[in-house]
Amino acid sequence: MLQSVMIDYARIFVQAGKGGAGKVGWRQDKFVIKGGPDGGNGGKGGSVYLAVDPNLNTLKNFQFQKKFAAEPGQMGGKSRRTGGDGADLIIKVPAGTVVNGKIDLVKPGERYLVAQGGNGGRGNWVFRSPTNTTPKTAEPGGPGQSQELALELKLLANIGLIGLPNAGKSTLLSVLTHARPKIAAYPFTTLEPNLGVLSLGKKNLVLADIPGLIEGASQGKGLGIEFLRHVERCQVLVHLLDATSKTLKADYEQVRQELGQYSQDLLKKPEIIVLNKLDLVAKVPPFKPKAVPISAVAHKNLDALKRMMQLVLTGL
Ligand SMILES: Nc1nc2c(ncn2[C@@H]2O[C@H](COP(=O)(O)OP(=O)(O)OP(=O)(O)O)[C@@H](O)[C@H]2O)c(=O)[nH]1
Ligand SMILES: [Mg+2]
Repeated sequence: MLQSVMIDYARIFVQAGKGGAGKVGWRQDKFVIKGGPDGGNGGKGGSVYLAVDPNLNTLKNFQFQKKFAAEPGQMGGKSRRTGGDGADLIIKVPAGTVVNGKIDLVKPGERYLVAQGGNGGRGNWVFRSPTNTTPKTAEPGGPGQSQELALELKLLANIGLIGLPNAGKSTLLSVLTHARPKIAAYPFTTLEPNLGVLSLGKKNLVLADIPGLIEGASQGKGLGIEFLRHVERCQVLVHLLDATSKTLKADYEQVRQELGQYSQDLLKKPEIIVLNKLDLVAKVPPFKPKAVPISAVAHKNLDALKRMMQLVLTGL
């Protein structure tokens, strides 16, 4: 099932493997009582990486495991053999995970080094010299790096549903996808973005139901600007208007204005305007730019909306 709350945080601790120690060893064979130095180098310690797994959509697992350690390198062997390297540890995270507020992991398979394994120590064979043919020294393995990581999952959606509170965004998400967001006849029912997946043709589109935008949102009013950040990450915006409103144009402009005050780039995103609650009006109110009239509750004209979504997305 999809997670409904999509802002997720986790703090984890990652520890790379220590390098293997170099070996102090001596050549031994039938004819030599005590041969020259032949201790090998230690192996490298395993490193820790984060990698995007497209099948994940939450950081929940990190509630149960917070410490991650890669394997240490093995000690150097006899006959100058280098010890085995410690295995790397790859921690899987969902796409859209932001690491320490900076690195944004998006692409599946993308890897990010978070702790470098220690180098192997050199064995005594390396330390032989004309003045010291029997060095009894070898190095210890280098330490593996470690650090604490703040992970934050930010919404990644193809389509963001925006509009004033009560426009029917959560209702539309629930009829287009399997998501079951909270729906109610009062504003600000949705406090955090909900996600749902809509299969269109061969594509799976991720839809985000974004909390209602009100006047002043870009200044932190209502639910503040937190959710405007999520809007930034959507490819296409579906702007829902309540067709029963007597102030359609003003409703529309108000939301656009809030978007623009947060970032002008948001206004450049492709937008599909939707007139919802068609079942409650005798006729479709006129609106420009062109809008798709629907009723989310009565499942009216949803196919036209889906076609429009597909069209806009393929045009990108
Ligand atoms: N008659 C009718 N009612 C609708 C329709 N779509 C939504 N509603 C109702 O409008 C109210 C608000 O719907 P929500 O889906 O919670 O609205 P929202 O835009 O998510 O609201 P916030 O989360 O508060 O921003 C609920 O009572 C819904 O049942 C529709 O097509 N027709
Ligand atoms: Mg809602």
